[in-house]
Amino acid sequence: MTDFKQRVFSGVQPSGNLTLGNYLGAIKNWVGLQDKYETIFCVVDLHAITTWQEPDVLRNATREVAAGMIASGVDPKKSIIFNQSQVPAHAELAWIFNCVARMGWLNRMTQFKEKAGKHKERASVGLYVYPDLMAADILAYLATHVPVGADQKQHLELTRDIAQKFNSDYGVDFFPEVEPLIFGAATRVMSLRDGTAKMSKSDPSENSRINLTDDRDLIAKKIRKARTDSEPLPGSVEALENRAEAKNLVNIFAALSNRDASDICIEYEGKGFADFKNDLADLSVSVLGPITEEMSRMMDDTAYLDGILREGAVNANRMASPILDQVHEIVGFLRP
Ligand code: AQP
Repeated sequence: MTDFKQRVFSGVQPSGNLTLGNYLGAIKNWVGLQDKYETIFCVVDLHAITTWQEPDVLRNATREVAAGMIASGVDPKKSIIFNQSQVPAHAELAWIFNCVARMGWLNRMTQFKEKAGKHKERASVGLYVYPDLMAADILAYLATHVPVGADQKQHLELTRDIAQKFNSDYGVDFFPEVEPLIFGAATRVMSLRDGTAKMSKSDPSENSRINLTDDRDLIAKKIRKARTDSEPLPGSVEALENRAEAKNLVNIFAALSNRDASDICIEYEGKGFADFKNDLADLSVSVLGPITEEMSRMMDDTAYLDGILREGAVNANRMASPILDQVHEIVGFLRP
């Protein structure tokens, strides 16, 4: 296998406003990895079009996701930041992986089932092969570590299966084994309206999520309106097991304050949700406020953002091209 420092790859879709789920489950965790690994962070616009995106909205959301990453502490001097469609290796390797992955593997993907819903015949083919493109995103850089939220675990297992099958079909030891990095107190942030559903950019209910574009007042309002039950807070995490909404808010509190959920339970034991939500609203505003304000400032300077994405793409292309050349050689594509 090619010899290099360990590499991290991760991405976010510009399929709507960044949410607190994207922040706590993924982007926040990326920041600390920048000093330990070679880091590549991507705005995955090819993934976004697996469901319909208005072109102008997509362009704006692509910049906004980049701004969200940078405002959260992803540093363009330490990490490569770019949008996926600028680097052809992703789509090209995804095609090869479409020919490696098996229909049976993709049929098991729960994200496709959730997103396609009852009308899977009407879903795009792109949505079905989304996990093959995700495998290509990672393996086009021979990345070894992928920080994601818990919802992406199954896709990363598929990435490992694809890498193994490619290596075994072609009798090579080329693609590495990919390790998911799922950490932090909120690996699965749930909807503020339904503690059993994931907080998602594409949820039709605005009140289900906190967007990184929400201002301080709106963030506080959404926290105060979040659904809860009528019981007071318990003194232990175990007692939250059948209280999905309460558990979600405690986990959000823990993640935003970099504390353990058990600490939060001890502090708020026996208190009602009104006090807890007030404190959580203040905490959310104090952590997210500076990020949302910095994002908004950056969105006024699109030349700056576009420059970062352009330079990132040059560097990403430089890394992926020789890897794709080796893949062509292994597969037997003739380069006369
Ligand atoms: N609710 C969540 N809790 C924890 N992590 C989450 N992530 C997303 N939602 C949560 C993590 O954010 C990263 C980027 O996700 P994505 O944009 O590529 O796709 P997604 O997981 O499909 O996110 P959304 O917000 O639900 O988008 P839509 O609605 O467009 O499908 C990933 O690491 C993901 O785990």
